Amino acid sequence: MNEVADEKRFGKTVALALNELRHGTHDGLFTAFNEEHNWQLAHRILVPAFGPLSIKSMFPEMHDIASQLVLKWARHGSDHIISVTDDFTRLTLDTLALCAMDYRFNSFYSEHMHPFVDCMVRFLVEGGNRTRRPALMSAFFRREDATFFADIEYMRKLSDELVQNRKKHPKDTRDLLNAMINGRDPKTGERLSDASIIDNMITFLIAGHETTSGLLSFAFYYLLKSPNAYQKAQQEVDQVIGKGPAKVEHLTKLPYITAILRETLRLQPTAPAFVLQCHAETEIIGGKYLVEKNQPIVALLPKMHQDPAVYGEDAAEWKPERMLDENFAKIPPNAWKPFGNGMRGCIGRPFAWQEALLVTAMLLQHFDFSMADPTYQLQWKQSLTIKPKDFNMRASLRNNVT
Ligand code: MNH
Repeated sequence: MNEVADEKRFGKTVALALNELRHGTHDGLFTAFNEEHNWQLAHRILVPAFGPLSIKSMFPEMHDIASQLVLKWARHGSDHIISVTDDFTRLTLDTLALCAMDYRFNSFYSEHMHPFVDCMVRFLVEGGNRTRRPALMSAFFRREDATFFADIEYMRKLSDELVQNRKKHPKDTRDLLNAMINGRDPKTGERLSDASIIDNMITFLIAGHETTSGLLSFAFYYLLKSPNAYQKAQQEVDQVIGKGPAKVEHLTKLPYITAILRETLRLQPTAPAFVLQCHAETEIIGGKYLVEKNQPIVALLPKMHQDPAVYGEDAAEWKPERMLDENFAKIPPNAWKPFGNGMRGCIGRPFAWQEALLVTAMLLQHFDFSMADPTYQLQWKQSLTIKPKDFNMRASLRNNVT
């Protein structure tokens, strides 16, 4: 990883499922090839919109959706079995849509997910399936094909309506949609085309919700498996936030919860792989392997994140202490890569981090949690990302909040 992270020799490539998703998101940020002009353009326009100031300004919207989750679990009471990943997916999707484009999916107010979500999930799953289907077989998959392209059309149509609506009724907010509509490339003065705005809007909805939902789900799984860590985390929240509402200033004062999230992404990197290729034929690992030009190399994070040479003999164990700032700083470069690499690394990292910290803290502040099935053993479900399968818990209100 240390060698292939060198951007002078290697760079991201778009292969496998990501390449299939290009049917829907084209040269949007996530699915663009490095050399595509629209990547450079969107990247330069959007970097400030994902900067610390912008993300801080989204705090009230993030708090709004997190409060909806707290209310839902409070009203259901401790007899209710929470399907953890489903509710975290409602949360992250609604947060993304509200912060990015001032749109409310209102997922907590309906049993069924918004039709956009069904389309998006089918699109992601089918994107993966298409890579496992030999080209010769595609004639037998006409129906899958038709659904795939109908789903893309639905997502693009809804996104287009949001763009046109904003253009007709401009709004004075700092959301990503405004950044895309009004932003100009600092280098060339160019603007994004409508098609490119739609590509990126769908990209944010996809890239911005599954990964964070999986992170929160795995974090609560580990917390419930580790009573000692759970207690420390709850104490931290009680000391820092206390009984009042969580504020944006609190989030930089939660070192233990920060370590919990880092350690969770080490063992369960929710975007578990990315693909690189070399710019020219080269040797790696001191001449052990010859790599041809453009040969794809898959960075497989779950394996790499458990290297005993970096993390020691207990590398497979979840221990947040190893990710406290003073230890985190000592991890060798490129040994912890859950957000990808270099210029193609995750643009949404500060967004995800603020949301995950806030939600973890608010939930620990308001509830005591327990496993619905104390014998539960971790299983995975995978689409583009990984999540725990069939993980359920219960929540009882702590009644310590004013
Ligand atoms: Mn995100 C790229 C992981 C949250 C938007 N993200 C990446 C990559 C990884 C990744 C890994 C690199 C993929 C590759 O090299 O092919 N992302 C995460 C994780 C979380 C996450 C683990 C949460 C936890 N990502 C988010 C959020 C958003 C987002 C939230 C949007 C609001 N991510 C992106 C975009 C890219 C990306 C956009 C592509 C960036 C680029 O190539 O320019």
